[in-house]
Amino acid sequence: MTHATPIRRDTFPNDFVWGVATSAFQIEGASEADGKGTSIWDDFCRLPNAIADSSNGTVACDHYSKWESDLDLVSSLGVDAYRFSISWPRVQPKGSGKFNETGFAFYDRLIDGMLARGLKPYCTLNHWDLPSGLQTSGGWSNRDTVQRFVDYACEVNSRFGNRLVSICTHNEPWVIAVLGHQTGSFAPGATSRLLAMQVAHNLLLSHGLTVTALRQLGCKASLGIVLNMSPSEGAQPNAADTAMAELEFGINVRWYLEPLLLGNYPSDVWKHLSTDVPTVAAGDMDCICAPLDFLGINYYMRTVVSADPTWKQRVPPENCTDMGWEIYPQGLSQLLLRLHHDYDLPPIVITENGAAFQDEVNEGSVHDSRRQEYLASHLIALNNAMHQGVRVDGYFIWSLLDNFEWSSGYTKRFGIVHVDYPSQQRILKDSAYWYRDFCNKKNSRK
Ligand code: GCO
Repeated sequence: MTHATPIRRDTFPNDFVWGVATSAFQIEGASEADGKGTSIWDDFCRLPNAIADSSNGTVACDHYSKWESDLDLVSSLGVDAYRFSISWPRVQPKGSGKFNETGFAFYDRLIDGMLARGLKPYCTLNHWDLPSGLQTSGGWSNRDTVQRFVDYACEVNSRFGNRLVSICTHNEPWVIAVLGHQTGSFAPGATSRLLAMQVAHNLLLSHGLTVTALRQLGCKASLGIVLNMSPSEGAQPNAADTAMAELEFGINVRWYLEPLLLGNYPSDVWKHLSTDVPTVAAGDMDCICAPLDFLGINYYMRTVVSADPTWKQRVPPENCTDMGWEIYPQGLSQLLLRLHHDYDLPPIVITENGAAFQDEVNEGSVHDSRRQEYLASHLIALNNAMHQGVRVDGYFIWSLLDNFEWSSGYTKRFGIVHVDYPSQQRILKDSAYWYRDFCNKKNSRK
């Protein structure tokens, strides 16, 4: 086994929050249990060729029944916090109207279970599983969905607000907008850039309205949103590639970040989108830029682009994860330093970072040294950025468990805990033991 680069917990601030993350659709299963409504991901999984292994979320990790032992697992790692999401259709089957008490009871037990174990609950309201009932009338492209989301968020707040440490409105609006509505590779599978941009706008608007509404209701949880971010680089250090990289960063990152922080869309991207720009009503932008208590960032890789359409990025396989994503830890420092330089940032939380690899179980062990190395090298990069002045308050590994990796089905394993799907047995991988040892060396300066 290779030795992971050493990084110590005591090089981070004392009150830095260490955690692991999951999302409802990817782990819960029980997709029709106890009055749960269907979500657009349940529907999408039924489409031919939508999911690599033709699988779905019907059982997933059966977390809906195994939640107690799963929380014991989280607790055994010695982390401070657990990031999970609420399945909207489980608590409000149609996305409007009647709430489902049995669904709420599940999250009630889950949150109390976290508190009983000393884990801070970090809750995401929308990790992509929109109730199908809302999709029938256009889903996120319909401005009515914005108000439905605010209603759902207020209901969650009235039940759990005083027990949650953190509430994230949306996970990765770029993914919902672009993969869900432009490329069609994710639910609901639409293929229009104009639609995608309207979806992005409606997501941002619903975020702003929710933050404002929850604050008015006296919610004490820290309120924010999670964006996926990659720094973009030109393939060659020439003007054309550099301009291309900046536009790429604009389309994927600044388009979401600048409305949130500055209250307007970046003009270069607006121009680039030409007629595919969203309809923006008076007052929307002021609403979107409601102050954030935190900004969540999911970091996995960098993107490299070229103005030459025949150019293809070639990354040697040893530098790639099983997703084909380049392993590039220094991109995390570069990204954070750029954001710190360009904007007046709220406190940042790294809400996801992790890697899929083809793990093997050997006599009850999983020697995932590459994942361990991936995580350690990213913590070093994070630490570097923090020592250069970027305020980061927490870090969450994606993911606690191997789980349903969207259009890749169960073919990609991101967990630090292995899941044997037929038996639903959990096996801690070496990376889990490594993270446990890392977390448990709490500021033990020798
Ligand atoms: C994401 C999602 C996760 C994915 C992970 C790996 O934020 O993209 O939160 O659900 O599983 O990113 O692709």
